[in-house]
Amino acid sequence: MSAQPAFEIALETQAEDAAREPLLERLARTEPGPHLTVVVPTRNERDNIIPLYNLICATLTGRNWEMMVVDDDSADGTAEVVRWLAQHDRRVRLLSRVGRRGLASAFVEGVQASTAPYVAVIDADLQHDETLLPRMLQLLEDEPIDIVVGSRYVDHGGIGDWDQGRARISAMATQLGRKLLRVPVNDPMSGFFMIRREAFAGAMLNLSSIGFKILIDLFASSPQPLRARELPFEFRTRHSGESKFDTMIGIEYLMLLADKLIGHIVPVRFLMFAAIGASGLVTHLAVLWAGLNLLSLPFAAAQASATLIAMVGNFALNNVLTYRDRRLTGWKFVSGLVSFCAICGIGAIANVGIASILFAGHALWWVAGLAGAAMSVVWNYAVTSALTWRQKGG
Ligand SMILES: Nc1nc2c(ncn2[C@@H]2O[C@H](COP(=O)(O)OP(=O)(O)OP(=O)(O)O)[C@@H](O)[C@H]2O)c(=O)[nH]1
Ligand SMILES: [Mg+2]
Repeated sequence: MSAQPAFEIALETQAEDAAREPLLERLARTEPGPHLTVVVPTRNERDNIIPLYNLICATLTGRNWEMMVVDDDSADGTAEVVRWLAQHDRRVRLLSRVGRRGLASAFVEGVQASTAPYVAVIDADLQHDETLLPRMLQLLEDEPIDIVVGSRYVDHGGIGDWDQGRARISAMATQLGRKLLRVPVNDPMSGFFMIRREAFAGAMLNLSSIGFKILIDLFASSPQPLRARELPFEFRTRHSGESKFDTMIGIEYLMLLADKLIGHIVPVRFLMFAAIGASGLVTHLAVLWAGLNLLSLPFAAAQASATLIAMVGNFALNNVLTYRDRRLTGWKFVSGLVSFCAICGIGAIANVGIASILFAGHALWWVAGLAGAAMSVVWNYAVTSALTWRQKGG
């Protein structure tokens, strides 16, 4: 996986150019760009930034590094602290994202915004052992490997003070990922690793970038098997701030695995959207039944209530599951709900129209019904994804 270094390519393209000598002279007087970029994804980590910066300075003394904080619109002033620090030390950089979420995509964008030949990712909350960074770099420089993983599941590594429940879930998820995607490391869920840029670039176009787990995504997306090494570390206790770990991360992980297994055939977001649509049908019938039998409502009123409740339920579920990385809150939730209902309303009219035309053309009743439903689910998915959960800046 070796490529010609970028600077040689740049100089070759200048070979016939009279400007080559002045360029070389000028470059000899400038400070070179970083050799290592340490990406730090953050969401509300204000009080961890300076301690992490101090630790990285201490451990990477003598190395040419930069710290790239990728902050997702933290409300606690994380970005201000990073900006302040960056004004004092140009090795600190900030990539400030709005309208996008997710640790995996934060890492990808951090790498894309940097130029160093080696890139690492580390949590902001000091749970990872930053003293491994120099060894990781040395290994990548000296040996024919693509990635060095900080591992909790090898000898001398550990998960620190996690309770039994979290430990068990993590162990299960690790095994599931390793078996399904055949990842050749013991800790494919680790959020602490360093990778060669060419290896990252090779995997990048196939990345799913869903949720929290980028490492397993990289292994499963690389066109050539990544040559990996693991270094043990003991997961520390969070230094300050709150954990973002929750049950949704588990669901996103399953979505990631599904995307890696079948995403090339059908987008996993679409499957999630369709499954939620199907669950909405069950909700609809349950509310209709309750309206008719328990509340003795007239049919039209019961049907209208069922439609409304199923639509709001579907919107809320899609907002937290299918589009968690773009989820709408506050007033945007309300306007998103209105646009979702309007789009699905048009989908329903088109559904009835198509089904009626097919039925009038002597299609079987269930074929006509299914065709109408399939058409509306594709319409609803495509249009709500483009309008209701529009990706900003994407
Ligand atoms: N940019 C960005 N960073 C995130 C996001 N979610 C989490 N992070 C960061 O990713 C790192 C890991 O998140 P944590 O909440 O510490 O997750 P964890 O280490 O699995 O959980 P704890 O052990 O409970 O801390 C931290 O630096 C977070 O600030 C996100 O949506 N966007
Ligand atoms: Mg943490």
